[in-house]
Amino acid sequence: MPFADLREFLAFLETKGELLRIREEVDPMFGIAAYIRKTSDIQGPALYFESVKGSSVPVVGGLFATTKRLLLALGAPDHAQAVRLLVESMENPIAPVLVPGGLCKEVVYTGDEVDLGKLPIPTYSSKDGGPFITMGVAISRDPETRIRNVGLYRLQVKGKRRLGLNAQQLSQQLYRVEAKNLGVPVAIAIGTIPELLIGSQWHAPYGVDELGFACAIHRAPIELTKATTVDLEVPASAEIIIEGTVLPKEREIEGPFGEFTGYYQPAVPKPVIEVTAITHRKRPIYLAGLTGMPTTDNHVLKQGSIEASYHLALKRNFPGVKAVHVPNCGGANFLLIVSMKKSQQFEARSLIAAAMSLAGPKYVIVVDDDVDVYDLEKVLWAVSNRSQPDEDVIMLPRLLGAPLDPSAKSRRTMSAMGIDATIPLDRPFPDMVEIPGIDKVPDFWRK
Ligand SMILES: Cc1cc2nc3c(=O)[nH]c(=O)nc-3n(C[C@H](O)[C@H](O)[C@H](O)COP(=O)(O)O)c2cc1C
Ligand SMILES: [Mn+2]
Repeated sequence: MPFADLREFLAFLETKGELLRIREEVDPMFGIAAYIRKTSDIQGPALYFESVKGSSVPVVGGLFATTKRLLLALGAPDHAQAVRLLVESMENPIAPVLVPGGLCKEVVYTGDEVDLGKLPIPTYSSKDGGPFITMGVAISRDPETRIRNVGLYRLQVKGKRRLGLNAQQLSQQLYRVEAKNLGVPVAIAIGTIPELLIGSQWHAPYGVDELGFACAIHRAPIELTKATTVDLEVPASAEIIIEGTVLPKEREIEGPFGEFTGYYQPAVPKPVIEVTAITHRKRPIYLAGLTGMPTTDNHVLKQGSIEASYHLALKRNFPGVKAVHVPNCGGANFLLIVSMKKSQQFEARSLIAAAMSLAGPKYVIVVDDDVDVYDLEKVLWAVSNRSQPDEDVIMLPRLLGAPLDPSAKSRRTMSAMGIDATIPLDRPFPDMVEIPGIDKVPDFWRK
């Protein structure tokens, strides 16, 4: 649903009972994380921390701790329609619009005035290497093609003006130019409209500007304004903007960090950002987000975009694909469930082979289109009743795997297993039980 800024989304959530104010002082060192962990585990409300130890800036967290709030952000009545909206948005991008000025520049700090320590940046898990910015949308350009990239990457606070960077395509931009001693200017937007956060989660091919996707989710151009110290445009209504440059040929130890798998990612050398400006709205709000054992902000926020991109990739060759689910328990990554209307014997098996090549799904389950992929009990019912392990399980060793799999024998390797839980077409299958008149029962449980 189009929101003008984060504050509008928060006000909307408050009217739905989906945002709770915490008035007692909370410590950014583990305290905020503990609260978000708790609300995530009980599928509770997002939290507005009014009083944060050591900072005058309030913090919002757990915004995407539940799928319900992701659907509220998208204005989608259910999970399937949310994915449909995201698929349509990937196929029909909208360009952003440049506006003069912008609330995000109401207060400006540059050069020596910059101090990341003034922001209430939380430390999340006990062995984390320090405080991490986890919900900052990084905007940058390929220095040669000037094509924009938008991604959300954790940033470790390393000093008043220094951040550690653990990035995918932003790092690729750096690798392309650093031999010429060039850095990559970057702007990090914290506290944006939810559509931009969701849009940042499309792992699009290098050279695709994810802002087009974000604007399509927003159903209108997102307003951008010129950044202050870098040649980039930033979301005008963001709460906080951090500007800087990813430095060429510099690496520093980054991490450890408690990751979405529920395990730590160890500390290794990573690129570094030198911060040149912090700008913010008057009385800014800092947006925190938890990563850790499912389910957290990390899983819910990326889930829809991953499902939409898998849906597009698989549908191209398998037109019978109906729905795609990457459950949070699989890190919204390692486990993929697809429903399809099968028209050929073995079609589901071929789909499994295709899905295994997406370098993420380690387990792939395919069900018929009468099974709701978002209902894990029904999915496991189909596995239990419609498949035989000797015929319907496919195992492939030695494949390219997703990063961070704690069980991988070496980096980015995996084996994969598929279960074809669709009804075989080459032999009779029993009739499913049904009860006539179920559609005529009134909603007697509704008050
Ligand atoms: C809360 C959260 C934290 C994330 N942290 C990282 C990170 O530190 N590094 C990373 O590469 N991806 C991270 N991701 C996933 C990326 O944002 C996502 O894959 C995105 O599509 C990457 O954009 P890119 O393909 O343009 O690099 C995170 C996602 C979420 C929701
Ligand atoms: Mn990208």
